[in-house]
Amino acid sequence: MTSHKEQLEAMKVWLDNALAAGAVPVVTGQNGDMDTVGSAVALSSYHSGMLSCGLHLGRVAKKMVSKYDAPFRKITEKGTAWPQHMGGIVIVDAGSPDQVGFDLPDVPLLVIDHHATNGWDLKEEDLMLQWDVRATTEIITQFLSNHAPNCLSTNVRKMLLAGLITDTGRFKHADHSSFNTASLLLEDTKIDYAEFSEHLEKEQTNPSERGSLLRGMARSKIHAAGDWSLVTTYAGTLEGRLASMLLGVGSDVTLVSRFRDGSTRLTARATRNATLRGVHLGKIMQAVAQQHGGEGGGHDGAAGWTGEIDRIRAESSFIAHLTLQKELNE
Ligand SMILES: [Mn+2]
Repeated sequence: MTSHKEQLEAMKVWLDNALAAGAVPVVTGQNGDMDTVGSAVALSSYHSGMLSCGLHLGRVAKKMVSKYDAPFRKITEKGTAWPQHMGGIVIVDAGSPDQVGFDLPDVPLLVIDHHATNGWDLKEEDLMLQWDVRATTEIITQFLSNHAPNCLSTNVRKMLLAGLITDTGRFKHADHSSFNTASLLLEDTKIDYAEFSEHLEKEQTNPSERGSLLRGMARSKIHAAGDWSLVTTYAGTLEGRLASMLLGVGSDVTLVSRFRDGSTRLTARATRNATLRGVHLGKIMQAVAQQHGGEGGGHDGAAGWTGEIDRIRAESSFIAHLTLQKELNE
C-alpha cells in the first residue's frame, strides 16, 4: 500500500498523461448525490480538457449546480457521443461499474472512491484511489490542494464542502480527516459556513412528497433482528430521507423498500453506535445480492440493493443477514 501522498502523485501522472492524449470526461455515480457531483465538478477545474458529466443530478446537487452555474453535462444511458479523442475517463464516488449506469468506453480509467465495498475490475493502465474517508470530495480536496491550489476558487470550495457536508450527515458521521478537510476548504475564504450549510440542508418537499413520507412512517414496523433493533417500511419516493428520519425513533437500523417497474430497491441506514457495535450494511447488501442477484453494497452505515425479487423476499433476506451479524464484544 502506497501512502496517500504517493497515490495523489500517481493520480497527477495519470491525469497529465491522459490529458496529453485527449479529452478526459469525469463521470459521476448515477445517484447524482452531492458528493459525486461536487467531486466531479471540482476535479474538472484542473484542466480545460475535463468535463463533469453523469446520468442524474440529485436534488441537492441540482440546486448547487444551478446556483453556482457549475459546468455539468447530463448524458443518457445510450447513444452518448463521446469526444473523438479521449485520453481516459475518471469515475468519482461509484463503488462499481454498475453504479455508473451506462457502459464505459474502452479507455484508461481513473477510479476515485471511498466506498468500503468495491466491484471494479481494473486493467494495467487504470488507476484507483480508494480511501477510507467519509466523502470522495476529501480525496479531491487533497489532490487540488497538493497539485493545483489555484483551482480552489470559492465556488470550487463550495462544491467540495457541500459533498462533505451531505456525505457526513452535516458532520454527524465526520471524523478527524473530514474536519481537517472542512477547515482546509474554509481557510482564507469569506464563506459563512453556518449560512452555507443552512442553505444546503433546507429540505424542500412538495405536498405529495410530504404525504409519501408520512405514509411511509405510518406503515413502519418494528422488528428484532438478533442483536439489533430494526424498523422497516416501504415508500414510493425519498427512501433515503425516510430511512434517516426513522433512525430518529431510536432503533439501530432502518430499512425502506420500494417496488417499481419490476424491480425492488432496498435502502438502509444504521446509527453510528450500531456500526461501532458491528453492523455493516454494505456487507449485508452484498450478501443479499449473492443470495438473490441484483446489485448491492455501500458503506457501513448507509447502503442499498436493487434487484428483481419481490419486496417481501428482499426484506426478509436483509433481516436474515442482519440477524447473522453478531454484536462485537467490548
Ligand atoms: Mn460519497
